[in-house]
Amino acid sequence: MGTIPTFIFDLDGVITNTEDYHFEAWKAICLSLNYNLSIEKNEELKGVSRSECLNKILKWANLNISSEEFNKLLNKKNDLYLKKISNLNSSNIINGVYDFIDKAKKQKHLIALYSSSKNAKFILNKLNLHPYFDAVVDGNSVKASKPDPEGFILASKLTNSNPENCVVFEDSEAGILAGNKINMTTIGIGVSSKLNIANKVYEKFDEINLKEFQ
Ligand code: B16
Ligand code: MG
Repeated sequence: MGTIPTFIFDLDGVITNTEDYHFEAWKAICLSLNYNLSIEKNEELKGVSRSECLNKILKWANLNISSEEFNKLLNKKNDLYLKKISNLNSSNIINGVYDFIDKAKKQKHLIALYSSSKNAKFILNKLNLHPYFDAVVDGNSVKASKPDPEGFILASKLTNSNPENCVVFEDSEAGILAGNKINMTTIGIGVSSKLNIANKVYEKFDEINLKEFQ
């Protein structure tokens, strides 16, 4: 491959299982709106910013609300979510992820994060992973969230990497679409059929051999 590729990790659903907590929090909000959020529909919320998630939900539920109510619901969702992740610690890193990042670092890969979450830095610190990252891009750093590639472009700039020399690890369709748009190598992590648009899909990091990227 020539130059050692830069690895750009997603956070929720790739490094830690916080995606389940996003789902539970949105489900509670949806219940208050008399809308039942299904697991299938939740797939479409993965990787998408908080406000874009609520826009999608309101569309599915056929609802119009004032901007005041909209902001109230966003805050309520985040409060519910923050309560659920209050005890998060390094034991919540998904199996295989720590070893993969540690080995990759030793083999001189640059490591970046691009998460749509505005809570990403807080979570990285709780997991004790922040020092491993050469660049961190989160929901506060971008105007447009996934599937727009803005955050991936920023991560490549911050690590002085060409997009073509970056490998994206993502659990969401929105994230894979974003990486594909700028010719990054995309690796889907998980079992969702929505990930089939990635260059490759693995169920978990234990299955990935770093030699593939050398
Ligand atoms: P927050 P990722 C995304 O994180 C989640 O997949 C998505 O479910 C969530 O709505 C989004 O972050 C915003 O999160 O409400 O914490 O700002 O997968 O891009 O790491
Ligand atoms: Mg994710």
